[in-house]
Formats: sequence, structure tokens, C-alpha cells
Amino acid sequence: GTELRAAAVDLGASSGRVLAGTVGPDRLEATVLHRFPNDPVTVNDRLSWNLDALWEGVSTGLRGAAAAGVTSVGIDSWGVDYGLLDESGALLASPVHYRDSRTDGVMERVRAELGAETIYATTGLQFMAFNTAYQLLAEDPELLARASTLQMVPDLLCHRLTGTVGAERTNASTTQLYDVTAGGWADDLIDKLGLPRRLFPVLREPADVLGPLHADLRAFLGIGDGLVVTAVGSHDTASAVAAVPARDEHFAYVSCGTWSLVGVELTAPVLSADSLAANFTNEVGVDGTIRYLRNVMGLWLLQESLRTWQEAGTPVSLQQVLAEAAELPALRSVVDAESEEFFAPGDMPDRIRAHCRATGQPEPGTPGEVTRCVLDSLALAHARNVAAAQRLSGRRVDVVHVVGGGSQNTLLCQLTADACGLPVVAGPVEATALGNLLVQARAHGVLAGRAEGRDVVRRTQELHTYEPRNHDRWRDALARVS
Ligand code: ADP
Ligand code: LRH
Repeated sequence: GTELRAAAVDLGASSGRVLAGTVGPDRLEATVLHRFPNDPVTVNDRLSWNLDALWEGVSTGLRGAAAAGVTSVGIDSWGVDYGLLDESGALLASPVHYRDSRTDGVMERVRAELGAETIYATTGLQFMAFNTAYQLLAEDPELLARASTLQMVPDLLCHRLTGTVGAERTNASTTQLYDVTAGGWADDLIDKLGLPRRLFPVLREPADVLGPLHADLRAFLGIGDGLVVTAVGSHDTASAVAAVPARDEHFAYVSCGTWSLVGVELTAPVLSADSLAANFTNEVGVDGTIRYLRNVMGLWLLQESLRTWQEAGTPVSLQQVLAEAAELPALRSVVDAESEEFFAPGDMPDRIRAHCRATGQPEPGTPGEVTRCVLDSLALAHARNVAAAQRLSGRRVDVVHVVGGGSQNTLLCQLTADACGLPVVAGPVEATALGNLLVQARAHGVLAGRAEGRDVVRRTQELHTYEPRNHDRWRDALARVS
């Protein structure tokens, strides 16, 4: 056919949603059918994902999507986290949240034993304490012994829907157990870490058709046999980058949600000593591209501040703090938005104040001041990493695309343009879900390639351009904090 009716399930760290839409060479329309919070729970003292609640959200959305006549569904989520299945296909334990503290110290030990250079040369992956490799080393050994396979979160849901087992490539590349040059599991590294090789299933590609839903599930969900599950760029960031409405390769992106993923799209990994030192990552994108990027702490800083104020009994809305921040002067105090000290859940305003105190800057007091500090700091981190990505990869950047929930933050978009000294094109808000749909459209023969997909996004979605202002001021600030 010339158009596809499809559903996208997009699970983010702060919320999940199911969209249904129509994709074709001249059309990309999608509406959110169901949105649900993704609130972590504590299971056996571990911060964990509430898989039952996510499943409930996914199935509610899918019922609606099926009623709206979709014939394909694709699933994406955040990276690095997984579930373990036993031989019968039963899930052994709730997937643990990447912000759980079980991995404390594991990465440092592995780096000391094997050498960061060796690991980076094979995997090209950034060193983050939450990488799947370190989570598996922190896993209960008894559980590992009983496990027959590991399924990354989107694969886990595909397994629940279809019974198939596999590891979609873009998300597999976030494990730090994937060989980015050879394009397969890093068998040597898996061996050296003493992890059982049997856990790592066959790789699958974005646009592989996995098949129809289980018969019993079809009855339960009231869905016919006309709906197939299609693999997409199942790492949310891979789907988001696939939907960046760029005209040519001279662009950087900021996939701006809980995290800000800041980087460029390349055709080959950068594995240099400088790249390792800067802790840039080479994650796999759609079409075997490389997402060369840095994880900046992102709007987590603001989400967690809002949660802190809520818990303290002084709730304040996102719109209110953004409006207050817009009235305050720029660059009064800034924090390093890449610093580990902000990673764990807990009192965020307090940590931000402590950082300002320690660096001899005025401490932000009111929610508006804290928000201003967060947005200024994020804009600086975006600019620092757009510059670093260019320097380390040799790719020239003419425009910065901001996509995701954060692209609605007009102040942050303007500050990012100011700090980068480049135009920012903001949108789409639901880039991840749209990238998910674009790959399904290719799987089912209605779109040809990546460039065509980006073209459709550019022609159909609402985008806003921000021209840089006051760049000199921000350049000076960057020089001070870098
Ligand atoms: P994730 O996929 O990581 O869960 P999203 O892409 O959904 O994240 O982005 C969530 C973020 O988007 C929130 O933390 C919030 O700061 C921002 N956001 C959401 N809605 C708005 C809005 N109307 N205006 C400004 N920012 C918004
Ligand atoms: C963004 C994201 C990011 C990962 C992190 C765990 O949602 O997938 O790319 O590093 O979550």
C-alpha cells in the first residue's frame, strides 16, 4: 500500500505513551491514544520498574490502536535495562531501574581490571555506571544461574506480545557488551567478565517483522490477527534521531527529555583516545548509523526538583517555574549538568545549591531561581557537547535540532541557540514515537529510507526556529566553566 496505519509504543523514563497514526510519502499524522506515568517502585530493596503498570498502559493503548485499525505496532524504550527469562519464558524478577545503587563501584573495578582503552576499543560505549554490563555483574548470582536469556525492556514487551526472543541492535548497543565494529555481541569481553554467553540472544534489526500477537493475547485484548509486531529502533534515542527533520548531514541533535542526548549522526564510530577521554559514546542508530553523543543529565534536574517541592508540601507547576525563570537574569549561577552528583533520586534543589556554594556562586533559593540555574546549565552543557562532537568527529554542524518533550520549553530552546551560537530548530515533541512509526513504514514498504523519513517529518510537523542572540556572553561563560 501507499500508507500504513500503525501504533507506536514509546516508554520514557518519566512517562509512557501509545500513539496511532498514518504514515506515507506525504503523510505523517499521529495522535496520542493513551499516556501513563512511569513511576518506579521498590522491590526487594531495589529501585525497579513497575512492569505491571507499564504492561497495563501498553495493553490499554493497544486496544485503542486496534480499534483505530492499525496493522503494525513497534515498541521503544530507554536503554540499558533488561529482564531475565527462564527456559519456560517466565520473567525471573522485575527489571531493576538504572538509577538503583546496586552498580556502585562495579564500573571502577572493571576498568581497573580490564582497562578502559580495551573496553572502549571494542564497544565504543561511554562509561556509565548503569551500563547493562555492570548491572549484570551486580546481579544476584542465583538469578543469573537460572536465567536462560536476557531481554532488553522493549524486547521483553515484544516477547510478551509475540513469544519471540531477540535483541534489537540499537538497544543491544547500549549494553557495553556489543562490538561496534564487528556488529555482534562482544564475545571476548563477555567471557572476560565471566558472564554466561547463553544470555545474549540473536540480534534483530529495526524493520524486522516479528509476527502477530499470541492467540490467547489476541482474545484477551480483543485484537484480531491483522496486527503484527514490527521491530523498530527500539532504543528511544535511536528512534528520536531517526525523526530529526534535518536536510543534510550537517546537524547536531539534542534529544531532550529526562536526559539530554547531545551529538551528531555518523557512518562510522570514533574510537580515539580523545573520544574516550571525553566519554563520548558510539551507539548504533537506524541503518547502521552511529549516534555519536554524550548523556547530559537533562530535564531530570527539573523533574526531580519539582518532585522535591511536591514532597515538601510546597508543590509548584512546571509552567509556573518556567514563567518565573524567564523573568530572571541569565548565568547568575550554573552547575555542571554532566556531573554524577545529580544522578541519584533525592533532594535536587539542595544538591544544586551545594554545587553553587562549593564553586563560589550565589545559591539559587526560590523554585524560579533553581529552574533558571538548571536551564542555563543545560544550555551550556548542550553547547559544550555540540562543540565537542564537532571537534572529535570532524563533522561540521550548521543547525541544532532539539526534539522530545523538552522542545516545548521555549526558554531552554532559545538559551541553547544562544549558547551554541547556532540556530535551533525545535520539534517534533514526539520525535521518538514518530521515528518508531517511520521505521515501521519502511518495514511495510511505504517509505524508502532515512532521508525520505526526515523529509516527511520536515514537511508535516510543527517546527520552531530560534536564532542565536547574545552569543558572546555565553561563549565567555563556556570558557569559564569548561
Ligand atoms: P522521557 O521520554 O525521558 O520520559 P519526554 O521526552 O517525555 O521525556 O520529556 C519530558 C520533559 O519534557 C519533562 O521533564 C518536561 O520538562 C518537558 N515538558 C513536557 N511538557 C512540557 C511543556 N508543556 N512545556 C515545557 N516543557 C515540557
Ligand atoms: C534516554 C535513554 C538514554 C540512555 C538512558 C538510560 O531515554 O535511553 O539514551 O542512556 O535513557
